[in-house]
Amino acid sequence: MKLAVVGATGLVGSEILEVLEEHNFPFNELLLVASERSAGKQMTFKGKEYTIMGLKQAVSEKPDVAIFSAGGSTSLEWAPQFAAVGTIVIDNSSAWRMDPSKKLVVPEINAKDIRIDDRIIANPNCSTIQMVVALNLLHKKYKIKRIVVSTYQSVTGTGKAAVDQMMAERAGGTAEMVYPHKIDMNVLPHIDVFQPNGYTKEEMKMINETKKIFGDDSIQVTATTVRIPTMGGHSEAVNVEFHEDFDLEEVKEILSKTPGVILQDDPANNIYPMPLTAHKKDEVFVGRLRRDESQPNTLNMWIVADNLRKGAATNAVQIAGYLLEHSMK
Ligand code: 2RA
Repeated sequence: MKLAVVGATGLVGSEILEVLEEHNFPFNELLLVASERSAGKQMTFKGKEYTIMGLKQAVSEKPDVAIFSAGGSTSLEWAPQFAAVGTIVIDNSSAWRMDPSKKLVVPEINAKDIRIDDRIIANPNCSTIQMVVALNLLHKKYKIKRIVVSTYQSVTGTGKAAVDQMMAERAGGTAEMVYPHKIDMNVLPHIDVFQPNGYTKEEMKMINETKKIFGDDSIQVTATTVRIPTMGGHSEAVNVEFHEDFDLEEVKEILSKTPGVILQDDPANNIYPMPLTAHKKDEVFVGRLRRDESQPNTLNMWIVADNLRKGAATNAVQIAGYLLEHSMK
C-alpha cells in the first residue's frame, strides 16, 4: 500500500503516525502531506527523514489510500481530486459524514458495509465513536430506544492552539484565545457552532451520526457537549434506555466481550475510566455501570477514550487496515 497522511503536521496527523508505528502498519511507501506552507520541510518517521509534500504533488503520486486530517474545507476541495485518481480517502473531518452516498465507518460496527468502489470513507466524530463502540453489542442484545449523553471533552479535540491557550492560562500568561472564554479552571457548555435549534454542531453530530452508524433512525438521542480543561481524552455520562430489560451482570459480560472495549468497573477500589489512564490507548473504557432506578430498562454508564486515538487516528488506521486485509487496496 502506498499510503498518504494528509495533515501530517497537525495533532491528529502526528497521532496517526504514532499509531502506524505502534501497529507496525504494513505500507510500502509513505507520503507525508501538508499545506503548501509546510511543503519542503523535513519530518522523521521510524528514524527515516521525509520531505513534506503539498497536496497537488500528492495527488500526482496517486497513493492507494490517503488518511485526511486537514479540516473540512481542505477535504471538500481535495478528497474528490484524490478519489478521481483512484485513491481511497479516509476522512477525519465532518465534510462527508452525513452525505448519504458516503459510508460512516467504525470498524467494530460497520466496516462490512465498505464496498470496493467506495472512494471517500468518513471517520465519525470522536465523541460519537467512543459512545457507539461501547453501546454496539448492548444495542444488538437489548435494542436502544433512547440515549441521553453529556460529554466532558478534552481541549485536544479543538487542536494545538487550544492546548496552548489552556497551558498559557495555567502558567499565568496569555495566548491566542481559541475559545470565547478562559478554559483553564473553567467549563464551557459549547463545542463547535450553535445551530438555529439551540444545539451545537457537536451535539447534532452525536445525534445524527449515531443513527447513521447503527443504521437505525428510530434511536432517539439527545446530547449536551461540554469542553473541560483536560487533555487525555473525552469522557461521557451516558444514560441509555433499551427496548428490552437487562441484567447488570449480563451487561458487564457483554461489555467485557465487546470488541475495542475495556471494562473498568470496580468502584469499591476506586476503579473507573479516566482521561489520565485512557491517554494514548486505542481502546474505549467503560465503567460506573448502574441501573437507572428512575425508569425501566435504563442503564447509566461512564465512557472514556483518547479522542485523538480511537476518536480519530486509531479508527482511521483500522479502516485502512480493513481495506488491506480485504484486498480492497
Ligand atoms: C472536538 N469533536 O472535540 C471535536 C473534534 N473532532 O472538538
